[in-house]
Amino acid sequence: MQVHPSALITGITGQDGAHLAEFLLGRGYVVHGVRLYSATDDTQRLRDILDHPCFHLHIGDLNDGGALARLIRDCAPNEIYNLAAQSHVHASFKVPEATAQINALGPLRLLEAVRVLGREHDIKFYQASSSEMFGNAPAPQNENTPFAPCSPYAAAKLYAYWLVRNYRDAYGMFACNGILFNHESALRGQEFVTQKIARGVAALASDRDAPVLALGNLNSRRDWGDARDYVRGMWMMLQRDTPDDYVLGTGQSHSVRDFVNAAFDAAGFSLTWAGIGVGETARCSRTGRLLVRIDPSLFRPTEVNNLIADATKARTILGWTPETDFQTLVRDMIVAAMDDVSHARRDDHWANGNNARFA
Ligand code: NAP
Ligand code: G4F
Repeated sequence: MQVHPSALITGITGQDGAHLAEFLLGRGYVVHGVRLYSATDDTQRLRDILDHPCFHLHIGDLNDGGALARLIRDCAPNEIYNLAAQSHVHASFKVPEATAQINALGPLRLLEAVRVLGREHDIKFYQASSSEMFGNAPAPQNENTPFAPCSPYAAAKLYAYWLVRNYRDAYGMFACNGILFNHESALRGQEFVTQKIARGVAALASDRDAPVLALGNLNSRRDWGDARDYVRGMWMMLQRDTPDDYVLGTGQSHSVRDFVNAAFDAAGFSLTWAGIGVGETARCSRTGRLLVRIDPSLFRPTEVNNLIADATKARTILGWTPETDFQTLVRDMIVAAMDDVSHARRDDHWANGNNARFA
C-alpha cells in the first residue's frame, strides 16, 4: 500500500496557504489545513481544492496551544508549515500586542506542542520568517545580514526566527526559517500594495467613476516575486537531510512607483507624474484624468526603504530559482484583477434586474 506524506499548514486561508496546499496535493501529500473559526465563508482561495479527497480543513488558532497540540496529535503530520500570521506590517503598529501574540507566541505554542507530544524527531517544521526582519540593513540582504526590525510585525517575526534556531539547537528539531522577500499573486490580500494597485487599476480601466488610487509611500523598494515560486522553495527546505535557514527572493528591486507605472501600462494607460511629496499625482497622459494621489494616512511610523534578496544560498544548496519575472507578475495580477472586475460588473448587471435573458 502506498503511504502518502502528510502536511499540516496553518494560515491555510491566506495567499501562501492556498498555493502551498495546491502544490503539496499535486505531489501526492495528504494536506491538513488549519483555519480560524469564522462565521462567514473565508475559504474563497481554496475553492479549487476544497473537494480534493486528500484535503482536510480543521478549526484552529495560533492563540490556543491546546487546540494546536490536539490537531498535531490527531493529524500526525510529517511536515508542519507555520504560515499563519497577522501579516500586515502597517496594521501591526495599530495592534502590536495582538501581532506579537500570533506572530511571536504562535510559533512558540506550535513548537512546544510538537515537543510535548514527543514528535520533535519526526516532524519537520517550516517557519514563515520575513525579509522585514532586515529593516533598513544595507541591501542586498542574505542569511548573514544583521537584522534590524522596524515594526512590531518584524520584531515579533524575529522572536519566532530565533526560537526556531533555538529549538533546532536545544532539542535537535528539524526546524527551518524561510526568510522570504515579498511575494504576490492573484490570491494576494487586497490590503497589500500590489493587489491594491492591481484592483484599483482594473476598476479605473473599466469604470469612469472609479475612485482615484490613493497610496502612501511611493519610494520604498521591494523585491517582488511570484508566490508559487516561493511555496516550492518552502517545500524544498524541508526535503533536505539537515535543517537550515534560507533567504528566498529574486535579487531585483522595484519601487512602489515602478509597480504603479507597470500596472497602468499593462492596462493600456500611460502616466504623467507631477508634484512632489504628499502633493504628487499621476494623470492619464492622453486624457488628463486624475488616476493616482497620495494619502498621508498610509505612511508608516517607520518604513523599510529597500529590500533586495541575495538568494545565493537557496540557489546553490536547494537548487531554487524563481521562474516569474517582475513584468510577468504585474501583468498576471492585472489580468486577474480585470477578470474579477468584469465578473463583478456582470453579476451586478443581472442582480440589478437586467436579467431579461432568463425571464
Ligand atoms: P496572509 O494571506 O495574510 O495569510 C495569513 C493567514 O494567517 C490567514 O489565513 C489568516 O486567517 C491566518 N491567521 C491570522 N491569525 C491567525 C491565528 N490567530 N490563528 C490561525 N491563523 C491565523 O499572508 P501570506 O501572504 O499568505 O503570508 C504567509 C506567511 O508568510 C505569513 O506568516 C507572513 O507573515 C509570511 N510572509 C509573507 C510574505 C509575503 O510577501 N506574502 C513574505 C514574508 C513572510 P484570516 O485570513 O482568517 O485572518
Ligand atoms: O504591500 P505592503 O503592505 O508589504 P510589506 O509591508 O512590504 O510587507 C509584506 O512583505 C513582507 C516581506 O518583506 C511580509 F513579511 C509581510 O507579511 C507582507 O507580506 O507594502 C509594501 C510597500 C511599503 O513600503 C508601503 O509603505 O508599499 C508601501 N505602500 C505605499 N502605499 C503601501 C501603500 N502599502 C500598502 N499596504 N498600502 C498602500 O496604500
